[in-house]
Amino acid sequence: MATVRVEGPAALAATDRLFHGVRGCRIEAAMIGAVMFGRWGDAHGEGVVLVRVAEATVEVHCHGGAAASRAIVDSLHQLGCAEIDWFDWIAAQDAVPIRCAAFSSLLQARSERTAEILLDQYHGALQRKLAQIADQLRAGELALARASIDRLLQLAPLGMRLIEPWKVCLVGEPNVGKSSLLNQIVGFERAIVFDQPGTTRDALGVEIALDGWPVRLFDTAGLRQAEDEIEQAGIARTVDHVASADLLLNVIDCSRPRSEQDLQSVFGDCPRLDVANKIDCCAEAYAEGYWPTNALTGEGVAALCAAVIEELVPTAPDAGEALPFLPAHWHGLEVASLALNRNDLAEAGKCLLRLLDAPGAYSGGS
Ligand SMILES: Nc1nc2c(ncn2[C@@H]2O[C@H](COP(=O)(O)OP(=O)(O)OP(=O)(O)O)[C@@H](O)[C@H]2O)c(=O)[nH]1
Ligand SMILES: [Mg+2]
Repeated sequence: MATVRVEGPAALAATDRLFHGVRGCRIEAAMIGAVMFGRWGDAHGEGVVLVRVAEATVEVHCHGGAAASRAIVDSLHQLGCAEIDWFDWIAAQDAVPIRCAAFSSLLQARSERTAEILLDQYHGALQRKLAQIADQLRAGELALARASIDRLLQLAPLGMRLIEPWKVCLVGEPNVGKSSLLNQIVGFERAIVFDQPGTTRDALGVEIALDGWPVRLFDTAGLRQAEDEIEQAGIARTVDHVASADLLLNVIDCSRPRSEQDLQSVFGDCPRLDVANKIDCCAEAYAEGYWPTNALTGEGVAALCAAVIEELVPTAPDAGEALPFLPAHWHGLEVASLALNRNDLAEAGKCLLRLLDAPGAYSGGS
């Protein structure tokens, strides 16, 4: 579904010119709260549901495809309605910049857990914390102010990921069980598993929530010197994905002798967890530091997922705690922290006030 909101003095008249209600009902004659069904444009047009939500406001609910809602907006435009972006609309509803930004981010939250954190910010957690730090600076309570800023900076990396999932890639040599592990983690047969090396060609991404945190998990083509051109192209994609990953799960087959292939140059500096898969075929415990798994039965997979979360989210906020959730917040707090280190209290205070009055620093989206 998509909703087009029409508001302003001419909203009802414009809507009535385009809406063909069943039994000839008209929005201008409708009571507030009335729900009507009809066609848009002409008697054979798009089926829509209209709701008169206020004296001079109508919501037009139509099919969610971009073309359907665009056609409705365009027809209203031709009658003189002006189109405004929903970010601007939100900003016009609320004078508190952090609350507006939290609302916009909330609409883009990827999981319930991240939505809860953003809802706390919408309800004023960050706003109150910044105001409190500014008060502490004014009162000369520098240790308290510093501790609060440090805590916000500690949570900032997490705050940047509330609407953008972390990217985690399963990598390793062919046939070690990467696709099987992806299927175990996501809980269904998403990737093709086969007993021949070189099965996965194109990287395949699945968005999941691990313990409530949004993660985009990628299965990639096994890394080896390949002859086949398609496989080579797949391997080149693996290398690209590795370069933009937040975390690698480097999978080895512990039933095979240790490979001589050096993958370190591919992995670079990307944080990594090493996984020893196929423990069911392995007589002895594999080298220390590897997460042992059996991708056929799922043994060890829960512990591996917990380790992934530990790596991605070393510190989570308490319920209701303040957290910076836009790059502008993070940057402003860093500048404030540097000013505090120089004992420039006036500048630190100004940074915080600037964040409270921040210009429409929204987090994007459409
Ligand atoms: N015994 C055993 N077999 C496994 C395990 N994990 C995967 N396999 C088998 O190993 C073979 C290869 O598994 P895949 O998941 O396709 O391996 P892959 O790493 O994705 O392989 P490529 O896509 O070719 O790189 C399949 O026959 C799987 O059934 C495991 O833990 N134990
Ligand atoms: Mg595979």
